[in-house]
Amino acid sequence: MLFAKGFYFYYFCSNGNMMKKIALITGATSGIGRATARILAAHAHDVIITGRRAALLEETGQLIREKTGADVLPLSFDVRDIEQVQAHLGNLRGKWEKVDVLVNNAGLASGLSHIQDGDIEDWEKMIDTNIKGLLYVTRVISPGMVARGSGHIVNIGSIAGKEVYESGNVYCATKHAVDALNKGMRTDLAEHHIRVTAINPGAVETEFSVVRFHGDRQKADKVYEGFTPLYEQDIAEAILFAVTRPPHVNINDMLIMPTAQASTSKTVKKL
Ligand code: NDP
Ligand code: 8X3
Repeated sequence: MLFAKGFYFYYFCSNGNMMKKIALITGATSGIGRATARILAAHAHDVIITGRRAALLEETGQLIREKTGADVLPLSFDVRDIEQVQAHLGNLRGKWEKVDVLVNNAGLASGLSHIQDGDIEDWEKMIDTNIKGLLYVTRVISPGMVARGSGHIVNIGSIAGKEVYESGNVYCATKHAVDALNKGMRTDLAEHHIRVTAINPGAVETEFSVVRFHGDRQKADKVYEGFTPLYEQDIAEAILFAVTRPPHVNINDMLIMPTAQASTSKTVKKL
């Protein structure tokens, strides 16, 4: 009977148009966020996508519509600015108002240097985006989930939230904060039947390193030289898995590494 119930729910939640959900994915102009928006749109979700690069966001939205037939609402704003977050996400109307799945993905590393040489602007950018931005979006979206007694928040952490590596100091601290917030959110929201999941990737080849090295593509390419990293689709598939479990199942935490990366300090040669 239990199996039958689980199967019934899985079937209706993961298959086709039976129960379309609304997913909000922050940072969907590239990398993990863009792949996640695409895969959720292809699996019974209409999607709200966000990012600062407005033209790229519109283009991404159009592509997702064409490829999946899903409805897409692109909203361009900076997650570091609480007024922009409230203006865009605090005034959702119609079906968009009921966000079922929030993927807190927008984030970045800026710089890589020993603590004594750290650039204050880089530090503020990472803290404001990875911690405060994630909190602002969650603060605006979670009351609706509480009122409805359902919802799923997926926080994109990192191996950098589990380990600390040389020169990664502040980025690692922000992802350790995401790890703590993930647990805190789950604790506070459990009584409202809201699921909270952390997805923690190792090295994924996206725009991440280009951003970390302030646009220096040569330096960025070197990060992925000599081993096979993860690709954005690998993480998107894990997110899809987490959000399509039956409602009595919560994936608390996934740590997903390239096979060639045993830890932040040990990467082996190309498979
Ligand atoms: P990308 O640089 O490819 O994507 C980052 C996304 O975040 C972009 O869409 C960017 O959009 C958005 N973003 C950044 N800052 C802001 C902001 N202030 N306001 C709104 N949107 C913002 O990197 P990834 O896809 O790799 O990164 C996604 C997440 O995954 C991040 O949280 C990152 O820390 C995490 N991660 C990445 C790993 C990797 O190796 N790549 C490994 C582990 C975790 P726009 O520039 O248009 O604003
Ligand atoms: C990104 C992975 O190892 O560069 O979060 O910090 S790492």
